[in-house]
Amino acid sequence: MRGLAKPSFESEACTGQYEPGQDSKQNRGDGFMGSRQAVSRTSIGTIAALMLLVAPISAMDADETATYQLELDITWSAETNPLEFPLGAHLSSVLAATHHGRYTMFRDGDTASSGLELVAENGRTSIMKAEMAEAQRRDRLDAIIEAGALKKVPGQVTMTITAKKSHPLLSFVTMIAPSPDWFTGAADVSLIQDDKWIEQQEITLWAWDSGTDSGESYTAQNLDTQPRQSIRLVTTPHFLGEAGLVPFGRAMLKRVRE
Ligand SMILES: [Ca+2]
Repeated sequence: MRGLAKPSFESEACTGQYEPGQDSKQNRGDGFMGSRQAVSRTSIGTIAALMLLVAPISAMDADETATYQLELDITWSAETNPLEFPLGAHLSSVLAATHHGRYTMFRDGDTASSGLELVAENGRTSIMKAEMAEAQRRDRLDAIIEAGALKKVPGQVTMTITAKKSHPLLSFVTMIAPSPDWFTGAADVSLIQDDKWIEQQEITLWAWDSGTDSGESYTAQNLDTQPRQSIRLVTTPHFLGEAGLVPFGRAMLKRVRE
């Protein structure tokens, strides 16, 4: 499971492929007129190919889709968060999506979905992926990307994501493990600013409480919260330092051009 997650769609930008052999095959053995036709058809073909190659590159590649490398640099460790730092500290697999404003993975003050509850409590992504597939069916969400778990912290997780202009927001979550219902991630990161794809961005990651379990420490017994409370930052002493909340790490987004 560890390693690069491939975007669920690739090379979607340019589907019209010019095939150089096409014109000569069509005009083979047509005699003199056929050759002239072949020449003019080839010229048209060449012009068409040039138009495909030159004109739409900026319009399609630069505008309709953009590919990003997302690196999560997790700093959470016994050094940064010494209080009761747990044995076997790790992150579950990372679930990411590109979407538009009618899909929300999580939001401060909202109630967690069943999918987010399961990710935050057990690191299991099945229900959240089903929720995402439903959002995909409604065209609210485009790409779903899953990257392997981070088995040891501190450490990095890297994934590659291709976004479409129609779905320019990026969200991702992963379980803080072990924990009652804590997760880290970011939501609604806009990859388009001022009508242009961003080149890079750094996002501070925090520890979030999904409001679905009432445990107050990393290894607390399961204590289901009914009804669910709202999503909020984890403010237990585990994540409080002298300067306030201790960041969990950072996410670095970098646009990739092939
Ligand atoms: Ca629960």
